[in-house]
Amino acid sequence: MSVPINVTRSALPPKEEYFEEIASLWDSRWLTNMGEKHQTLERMLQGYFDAPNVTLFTNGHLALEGLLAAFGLTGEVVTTPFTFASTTHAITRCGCKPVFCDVDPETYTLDPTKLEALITPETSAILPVHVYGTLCDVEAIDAIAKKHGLKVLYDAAHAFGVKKDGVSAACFGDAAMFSFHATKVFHTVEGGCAVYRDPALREKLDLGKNFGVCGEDISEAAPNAKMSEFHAAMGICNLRRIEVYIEARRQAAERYRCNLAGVPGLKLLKPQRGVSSNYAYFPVVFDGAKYSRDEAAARLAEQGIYARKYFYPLTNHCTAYGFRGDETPVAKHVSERVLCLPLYPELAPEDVDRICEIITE
Ligand code: T4K
Repeated sequence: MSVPINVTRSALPPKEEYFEEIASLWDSRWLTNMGEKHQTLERMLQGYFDAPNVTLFTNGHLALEGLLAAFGLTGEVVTTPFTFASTTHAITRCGCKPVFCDVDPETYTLDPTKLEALITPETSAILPVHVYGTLCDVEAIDAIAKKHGLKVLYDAAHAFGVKKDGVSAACFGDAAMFSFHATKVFHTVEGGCAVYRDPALREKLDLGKNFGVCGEDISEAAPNAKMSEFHAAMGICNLRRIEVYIEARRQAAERYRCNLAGVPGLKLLKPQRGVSSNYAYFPVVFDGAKYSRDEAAARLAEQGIYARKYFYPLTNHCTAYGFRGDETPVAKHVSERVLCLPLYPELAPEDVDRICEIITE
């Protein structure tokens, strides 16, 4: 059998470039705790997002927890269950209650038409997810948040490089979190960041990722969530070639789209008007096709192709939180039928064609 094809494959810069980037660490011996590479990457990201307030974290999850804590959120947070467990974990781990809003049947992001009915006097924030890199209806969500005096924190884990009318996904709402995990469009092996409007949050976030160390005092029982110099160096190298990565993803995604468009029973994500995509994922919803999603996944796996059911089960169906949510029927419908096909910069056109042939045969 040929080499397995996984849902993704980490992009890496040339070895020599990374080695050159980290060489100075052998002289400085400054390996972590907000060193030179960390500072450089933060500055590079400020430029990339065109946003002045960026704080790096050891992973996206802790960036999200850091933001919830820095905003001092309490009570209920309205969110989507169609996401990775991290989003819901962050809310519960910060002592808040997730309230699940259903998703839009076309974009799979939080449906703003269902949002207002879920807002109570206990609600402190809205935490939508730009799932697969598809932007939420940011204007509608913003208007509802303003009307009710709520914070909006976006889980933008999938949305690195996405722009709407030239504005980065980092710049919507009060804050956004990005994941720089090895499986993401842009990565630092493990890592993440918080991007936020209010510069006063910087100090809180810096304390929140360094044990709450404040001079000789400890101001809060915060975790260690600092990004190391080796991780930041990987980010510096990857950010230099982000456009190349996204263009290679675009070509693979367009090939999928050409091959699969119009196949009965297969639903593809529609491009969003005014949005430049990062082609992070290629989800296909098997709705009324001859084969179910699970049968298609099994057939692909027989050929060494490992597509993934991102995101099944819904987080409001996970044991961890003790809910048994049937309040989100659209999300349930999509979650039971969606399959993310392999998509990464090095994916060969012949492999895209082979995957599509297996699906359409
Ligand atoms: N919010 C959302 C919406 C998220 O999707 C995530 C993370 C977060 C928050 C939290 O951000 P982080 O704290 O993770 O920064 C993966 C990732 O671990 C996770 O980061 C990601 N979302 C989630 C959607 O996917 P798995 O369990 O599916 O990964 P795994 O190990 O099965 O890898 C998938 C494929 O990727 C492998 O088959 C091969 C490839 N791969 C994997 C690794 C680890 C590589 O090519 N290189 C690698 O190093 O969770």
